[in-house]
Amino acid sequence: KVVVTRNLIDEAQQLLEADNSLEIVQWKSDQPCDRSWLLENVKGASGILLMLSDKCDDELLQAAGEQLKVVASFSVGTDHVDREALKKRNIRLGYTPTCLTDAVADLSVMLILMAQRRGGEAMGKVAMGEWSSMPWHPLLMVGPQIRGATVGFLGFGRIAQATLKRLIPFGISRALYLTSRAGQPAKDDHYGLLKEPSVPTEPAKSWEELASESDVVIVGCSLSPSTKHLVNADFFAKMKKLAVLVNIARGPVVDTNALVEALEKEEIFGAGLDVIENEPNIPADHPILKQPRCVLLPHIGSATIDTRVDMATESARNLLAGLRGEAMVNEVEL
Ligand code: 8YV
Repeated sequence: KVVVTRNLIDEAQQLLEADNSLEIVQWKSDQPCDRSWLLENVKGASGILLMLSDKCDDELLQAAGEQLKVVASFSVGTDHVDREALKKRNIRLGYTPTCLTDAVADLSVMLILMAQRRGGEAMGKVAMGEWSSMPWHPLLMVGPQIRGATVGFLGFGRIAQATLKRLIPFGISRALYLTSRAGQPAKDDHYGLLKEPSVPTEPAKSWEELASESDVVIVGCSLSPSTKHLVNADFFAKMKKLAVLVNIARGPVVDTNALVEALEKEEIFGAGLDVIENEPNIPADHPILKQPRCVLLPHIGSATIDTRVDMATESARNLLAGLRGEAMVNEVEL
């Protein structure tokens, strides 16, 4: 028995259904899977295919029972999964860390440009019918430019490095990055950018250095107790007034109240967010939505057709491999 917490793309569904030995119990709605449905239906399952909104914790594993062998997550991030609880029970964890890199890196670039060039604010004016009455002056609706920028990366994994690769042709002058080993070179050089850097690319010694020297700050790290609210009021206070913040990782890395305040006090120029704390529950009167210099997207980083097909089929393959005791396409080392 396997439990699948979403409707899947046909290709992935067919992969699972091709295995006649499987009983597939599936949440057949595009709404997030109901927790009580999951706890009830997971009983006796050998595998679970789940998403970010499905917390994979001790309670779920206990509800499943001892025969559970594999959890396959439709994501690169695994902060919704209690890895220790899996490890303790010898349960394997599959994920999709590579197939979404390009899609998310593309979106990072889009958010940088939207934030610098005031894309959200400009679209808002046109949508409100204000274009014809907009005053014109060489310095109205202007923003900072990406050419010459120092770009600071919080987290320097695949997505951050793929974003840097895209930014080099824009003429940025320098990249700084911070990983958990501050001041130390990144562990992996996914695109050969570190071996032969086209722009100076250095580890920052501290978050203070990264905040104060960057014209663009990109949040690309995973969420953990040590990265929660890493970007907070102190961080914004150190940032340049013309700098923009982009978050394509996880909402809670940025303290939303502090971001609202930084935008109101004009401590930074703007922000481009694909994620935010407490998503997707963002009411229409949320203060972040009142900030003209903040573009907020509903977590669509991986939302290209190719990427979502790949994520779905890879998750299905990981699930099947876990059940059969074979090598997964990508497995988390627990
Ligand atoms: C989501 C993501 O998985 O992979 C991740 O970690 O944040 C996204 O790609 C996707 O939006 C489905 O929830």
